[in-house]
Amino acid sequence: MTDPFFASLNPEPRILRADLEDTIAAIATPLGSGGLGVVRVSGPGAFSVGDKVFRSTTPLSEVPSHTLCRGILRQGDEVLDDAVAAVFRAPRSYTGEDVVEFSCHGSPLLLRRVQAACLQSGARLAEPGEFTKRAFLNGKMDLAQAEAVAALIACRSEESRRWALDQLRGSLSALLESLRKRLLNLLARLEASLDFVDDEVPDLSRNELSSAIGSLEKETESLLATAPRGRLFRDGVRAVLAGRPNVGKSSLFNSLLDADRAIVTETAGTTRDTLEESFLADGLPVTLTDTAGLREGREPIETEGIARARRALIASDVVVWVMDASDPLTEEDRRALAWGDKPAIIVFNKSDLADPGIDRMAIEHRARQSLSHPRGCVFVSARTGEGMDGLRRALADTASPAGGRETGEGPTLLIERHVALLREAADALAAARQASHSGEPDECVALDLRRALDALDRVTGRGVSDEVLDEIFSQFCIGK
Ligand SMILES: Nc1nc2c(ncn2[C@@H]2O[C@H](COP(=O)(O)OP(=O)(O)OP(=O)(O)O)[C@@H](O)[C@H]2O)c(=O)[nH]1
Ligand SMILES: [Mg+2]
Repeated sequence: MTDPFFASLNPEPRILRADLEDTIAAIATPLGSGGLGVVRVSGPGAFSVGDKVFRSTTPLSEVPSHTLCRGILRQGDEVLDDAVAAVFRAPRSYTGEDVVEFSCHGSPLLLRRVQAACLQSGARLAEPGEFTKRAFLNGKMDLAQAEAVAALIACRSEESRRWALDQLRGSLSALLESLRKRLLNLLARLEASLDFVDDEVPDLSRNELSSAIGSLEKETESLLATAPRGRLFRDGVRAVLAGRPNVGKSSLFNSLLDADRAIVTETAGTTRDTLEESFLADGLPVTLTDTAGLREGREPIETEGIARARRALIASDVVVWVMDASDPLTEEDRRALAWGDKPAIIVFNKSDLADPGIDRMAIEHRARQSLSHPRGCVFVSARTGEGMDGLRRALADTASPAGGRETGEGPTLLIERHVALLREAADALAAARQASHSGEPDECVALDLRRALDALDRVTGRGVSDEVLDEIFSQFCIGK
């Protein structure tokens, strides 16, 4: 293979030596009081820094890898804490370098002192994501796995936790590697037939080529099809409680959050400002907004509250239209329902007050006619809790597309950079398939295949520029 492109297909992992010569330190746990707090040190001087700030029976530089040492953390002559140090020797550590992790009592002030002691002893403060960046640069994980670390830390649902962990453990990387191998194989055979015009190499028939490209394209597209559910369980949805005054929006808000968050009174027009909180509805992260009751505003504060409610409605993904089951479908309800065309659930609250003889089906039917996108209709009582589980389920079902949770086989995309690159790859594969199908020269097909390969490679970090790496890792937290 004479083509310089082929020579660059297996680049050495790019290691920016200058970056890796420093020893870095940072607090790895969130800055609040807790049972434990961790300060992490990584780099060639980790043990020398460690031995300056930590005294135990054996110096850290002399204990074997994966040892826990009990000892005393100190800054100069001052004792800071009784602590435990975990020792990991290169390359058997998270970063691939010598690492010491101090577990101390979880006081923010104490942790800052321990960090300061490490900095005084020769470490420098780690940049955001620098531990994970080093793990990537030292070949402990590829870029897709490194990004999965951030996704795991940020996960808001069971689904996104599981998908991020799978990705961290290499599910996406393995799939991309298999696509890559097959792409390389096709390219190599195309190149070979370019180099050997005679019949030395068995020719790849155009049919064979188009169908091989087609199946790569199909697999890339089915990976891309996981992006919406990845997004849904990563970011969740915005839902708004809306309806005329006094129907029990704030009561439902409190009940769904299981907290006494919003003011509830029997006066119509209690809520003015919008209130926003997050919770899990049947496993789906929901950011829920309570709003002012919709009616003709009676005075400037209420009018402003209603204007805010309307803005919240515009920004929402799902509307929960609340009505009073004991007084259903008044003229005010109908005016409120006529507003907007978002996917919606109709909730008849105060079912405990409703006449047991009411025809729920008829009421539901009439309410549904007023909406363009109703998906569910539930009778609930914020007071007794009746129907609340049904409301949570209806919220999750309305927000997630059919089968949204189905993981099927293989990884789910959770990171927008991967989605964009796989889109590029799928488009390039489609172009290659068309070029092959319409009998264009091998070079043209190869060109599109290379574009696809390049996009796949950038997902796992091959050939990614320093700027892109900096951009990715700067979004991590410090200490990760
Ligand atoms: N019996 C009964 N009363 C309820 C229920 N839900 C709410 N209420 C009562 O209805 C009144 C109004 O409740 P809110 O939650 O403040 O109603 P709202 O829709 O937020 O009202 P505004 O903020 O004024 O628009 C209060 O007295 C609540 O205690 C319910 O399920 N059953
Ligand atoms: Mg209210």
